[in-house]
Order: sequence, then structure tokens, then C-alpha cells
Amino acid sequence: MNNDQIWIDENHKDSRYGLKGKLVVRKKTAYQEIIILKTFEYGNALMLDGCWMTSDRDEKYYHECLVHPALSNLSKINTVLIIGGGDGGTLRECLKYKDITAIDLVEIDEEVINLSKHFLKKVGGNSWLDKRLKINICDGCKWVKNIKNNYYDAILIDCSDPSDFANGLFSTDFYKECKRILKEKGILATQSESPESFKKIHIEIIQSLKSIFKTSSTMYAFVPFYPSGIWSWTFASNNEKDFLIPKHNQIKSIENSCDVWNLNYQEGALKMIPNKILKELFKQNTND
Ligand code: SPD
Repeated sequence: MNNDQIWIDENHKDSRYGLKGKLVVRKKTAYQEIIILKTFEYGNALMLDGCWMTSDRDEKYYHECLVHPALSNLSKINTVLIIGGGDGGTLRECLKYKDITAIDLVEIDEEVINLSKHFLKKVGGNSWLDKRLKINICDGCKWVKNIKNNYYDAILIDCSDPSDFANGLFSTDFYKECKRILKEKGILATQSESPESFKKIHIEIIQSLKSIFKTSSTMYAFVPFYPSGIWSWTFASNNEKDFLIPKHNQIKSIENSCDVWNLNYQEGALKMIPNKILKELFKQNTND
């Protein structure tokens, strides 16, 4: 029995989702408690305020699905905004698009970036050194208020689960600002929680985006170590034409570079809405 191995759990109601490993970081910042656990199965894993965020083994299930449906939808990309994303995984996937000229990464807690650079090298890697990146330590809700209209081609919201300081990133005011600062053909992508373990907020995110943008769509797939395993990402735009139809000229090489995402995976995942979520969204009884 190895004495330095402990179990760390994410607790949800009467369920818990745990990993066993060696605690390498437990730190309280001004915003949250950060834990990094070195595990045998999942590599290094990051937990923020009791919720698993990413792990070496699992992260591609999440980051590839947040980034590629959105960016592959655009034929030309200049400016990208990442809100959150302090572990660097979303950044790494964005940097595969050679035409991007500038990425603003807006993270509220600098310690997440510092610790990720050190302990999650497999996630962010050399992406942190890319000349196109500008890191801004700032609340995402404040950041968007100070950006001029029609500025970004894509906004990727890679936030934590709802909490005192993250709640704003799920609000309609915030989404309205995102809409204002997106270019005409721009696209927003947000992680939209689990239809099982975060059902209420999941439905609220979809409803808010539907009410604000001309078009939106939700994709369901797996992140095995997140609570319940099923996760979702929602995409929204004011450009209804060809929404989520891949058009970027690098698609083939990007598909080849991915471990999880490809165009078939995306097509299936965009159709995988659970019926019980559909019923709640449209308040209709499909059993009739
Ligand atoms: N419960 C997990 C919520 C996912 C939040 N984002 C993860 C950050 C990975 N970059």
C-alpha cells in the first residue's frame, strides 16, 4: 500500500467522482481552491473548488469539442477570444489554425495559468510561447464590456462550473456583450455543462443563447472523468447560413491532428440531444 496515495472526489448530490493519486498542489487563491493530483490512470488532474477541470488523459475529449466545431465553421479567422481556459488546452487547439493573427486569453485566476504551465505541460505545452497569444488576467464579464463592436471572429467560453465568481459567464448580459463584440459571421462556443449532473444550468444556457442569437445548436459527447460522463458544448451565431458546416481550408489536417474530434463525430454529437432535454426545451410531450 502506497501511503502517499489519496482519493479526491467531486461530489454531486449523492454521487461522487473520484481519482486516486498523489497530491502535488493544494492551494487557496483569492478565487478558489486549486488541487493538482498526480494519478496513474489519468496523469495529472486539475480540480477547481471541488470540480474536476481537466486531466492529461481526458482533456482532448473536452477541448477538441469546444474548439473545432466553432473554428472549422469559419472560412477565415483573425481574432479569437478565450474566456477562462487557464490550463492551455483550448489555446493549443486554436493555434492549429494558421490564419489566426491574435488570441486574447482572459483568465481571472493567474495561479491556474502558473500551475498549469508547470504541472499540466501535456495540456498547454509550447502554446504558451506563441507570439499570437496575449494573456489578460481579468474577469471575462468585465473584459467583454470594454471591447468594440464586431471585433472577434470567435469567442470560446472555457469556464468552470457555476460559482460565485463564474456565475456571470452564464448570464444573459454576458452573452449579449459577446454577441455585440462578435463579427457578423462570428461564432460563440461555450461549454454548456452536463444534461445529467448540471441539468438546470444546462437548459438555462441553451435557452439564453437561443433567445439572444439567431441560431444555436448543442453537441453532446463524453468526457469520461466529468460527473456522469456526458458533457455538452453549445454554439451560437448571428449568421444562420451554413451554421456549423465546416468550411475552413485546414479541416483535413486538423481532423488528422485530433484524438477525438472529426467531422463524423461532430455530426453525430450534434444529433445526440437526449429526449428528456428536448421535452424540457420545447415543453412538448413526444409520447403523444
Ligand atoms: N466540470 C467541468 C467543467 C468544465 C469546465 N472547463 C474545463 C476547463 C478545461 N479547460
